[in-house]
Amino acid sequence: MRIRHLMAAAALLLLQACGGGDDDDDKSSTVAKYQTLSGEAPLVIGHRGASGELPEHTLASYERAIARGADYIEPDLVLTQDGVMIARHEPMLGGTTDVATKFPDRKTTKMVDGVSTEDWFASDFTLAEIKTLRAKQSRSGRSTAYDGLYDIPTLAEVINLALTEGAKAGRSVGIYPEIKHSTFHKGLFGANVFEDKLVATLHPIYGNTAAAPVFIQSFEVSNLQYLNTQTQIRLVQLVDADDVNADGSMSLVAPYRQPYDFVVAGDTRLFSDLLTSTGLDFVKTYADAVGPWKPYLVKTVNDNVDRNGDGVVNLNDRRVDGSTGVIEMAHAKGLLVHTWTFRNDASGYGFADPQAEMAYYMKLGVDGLFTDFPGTGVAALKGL
Ligand SMILES: [Ca+2]
Ligand SMILES: [Ca+2]
Repeated sequence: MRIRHLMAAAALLLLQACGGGDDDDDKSSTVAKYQTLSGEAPLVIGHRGASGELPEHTLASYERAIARGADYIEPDLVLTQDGVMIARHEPMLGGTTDVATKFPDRKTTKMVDGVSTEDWFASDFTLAEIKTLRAKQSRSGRSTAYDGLYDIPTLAEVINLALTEGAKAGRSVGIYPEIKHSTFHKGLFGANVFEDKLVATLHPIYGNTAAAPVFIQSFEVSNLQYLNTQTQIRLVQLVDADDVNADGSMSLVAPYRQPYDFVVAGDTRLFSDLLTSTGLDFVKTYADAVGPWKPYLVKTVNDNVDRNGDGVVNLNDRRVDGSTGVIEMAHAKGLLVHTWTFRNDASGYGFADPQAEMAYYMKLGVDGLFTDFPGTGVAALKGL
């Protein structure tokens, strides 16, 4: 079964490689090796570190990502009660730490992007308290063998690791911080406090320059527009969706329907509106890159083949059929395209083999991709 699916994936790649029937050797020799905006190799970004191997957003996970060859490591950021930037995917600590056993009485309810959420919130704990917690595996199907071993790193610790390990490896290891839930943090700490803290941390280390090996990302818009007035460091507009419909179209359901600051401001534009020609022109006014969820980038067709071999034909089995045009349109406007998230243990959208999936997007011209398994991303790049 496994072999058959790998062969299907290989056949897909072969078809893609021969796309358009253009097999003229003389012509192909003059075509740039990479279809990225710069012509340079696409970036492999360690999503939450090497979170497919070790608990996400721990120094061990980031270190593993660097060892696997990641060009950048990605700390998602939230604020502690005493205003320290720590690496967590969400302000809630219950899913990724042992907070429930260490602070059982501190569970509370807050509104997060319009959703009433009961959990333990980083903003109710000092850094000293958070440093007593230990990370645990949050994703089902992944090893829990490392639960309880690693603490929660601050941004400063993540930067230090990237610089130290990069120097050891003799190469640049960039950081790709994400400001999580900017509107939520604005409500707790005040307007732009989070954004100002990030800039004040980054500039002394990396300089106020687009040449810094740093990208700042957000799903919200107004905070990136503000950051554009404060820093030359490159900014990335993330573009989310709720899901993919059975017919391959994007599903846009709250809270993944719009940037949350749009919701608050009464701006009716959807995430998908940021990827039209008009939307990309708008993004270009304040950002250097656009970061769409990967289904935005590829067309798919249902040809009734059970590609992942799970016995049912659904949207994960759809045959990937080239670019939607978003990559090309973004590039024409001078925007980089970084897409997410590639996982060895949750491949989909027409691919049984995660390395083939990443290679496919790289061949389409993405400038970078986020993966929980940076080793597979590096292998995909080497195999191009
Ligand atoms: Ca992230
Ligand atoms: Ca299937």
